[in-house]
Amino acid sequence: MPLTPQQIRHYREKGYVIVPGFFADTAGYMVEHYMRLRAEGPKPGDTGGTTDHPEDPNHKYPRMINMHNWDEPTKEWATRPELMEAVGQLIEDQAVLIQTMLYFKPPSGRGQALHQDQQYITTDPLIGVWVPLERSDRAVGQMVVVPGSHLHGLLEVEAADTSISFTSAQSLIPEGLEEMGLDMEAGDALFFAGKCIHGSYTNTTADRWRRTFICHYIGEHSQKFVPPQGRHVSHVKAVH
Ligand SMILES: O=C(O)CCC(=O)C(=O)O
Repeated sequence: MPLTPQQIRHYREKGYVIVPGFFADTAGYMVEHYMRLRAEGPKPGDTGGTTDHPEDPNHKYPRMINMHNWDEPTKEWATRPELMEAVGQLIEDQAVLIQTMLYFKPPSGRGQALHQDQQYITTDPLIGVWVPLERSDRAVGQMVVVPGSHLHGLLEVEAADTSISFTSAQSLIPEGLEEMGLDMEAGDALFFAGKCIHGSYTNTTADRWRRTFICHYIGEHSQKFVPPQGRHVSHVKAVH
């Protein structure tokens, strides 16, 4: 089994767990692979985020989505048996891949405002796997989580500051909880629950990228749900 009882306990209590080195063998090659795909030109579903900040380099290197539908290596990486098994351990069900993404985040690229993924993907349970392909620390706009937030249900959303976020909605952080930045190395894997608040800030460096491979999974028995008013991204007035 890829995950230890301690790692599973951490995930249940905090809403996330980091497993070091999960993709250490392929992270370098994945950077080359996705830069090659990006250089080929637009792909279905590309997004550079809200268009009110055209200077954001995320527009030049937009986030790719669902590459597993048209790129065989992505499908293989996202369905590695040990990855599917680890997700299955955490959701106690057979893992089903539903989404892949590649976030390039070049120097000065905006981050993604703190949110719960179930603001977007209304299926429960849901789990995200976030794999930095190079060192991810505060300077490059590392992943930020709010430990314990997954125990507070689906939270209210409000407009985000699009000068630092390429998305326009964010979650209200429950009182008493605090955000925490996660230092991670290339190829580490962060597993996080669909209700764990997370996101990132701007890449403040002039010369470092923060490329990240992101997958989302549900379980074979996961169920669709209807979010209450005020708790879905569409309930916040769109910013263009
Ligand atoms: O990579 C980031 O900065 C945030 C990604 C994220 O929030 C997500 O994949 O849901």
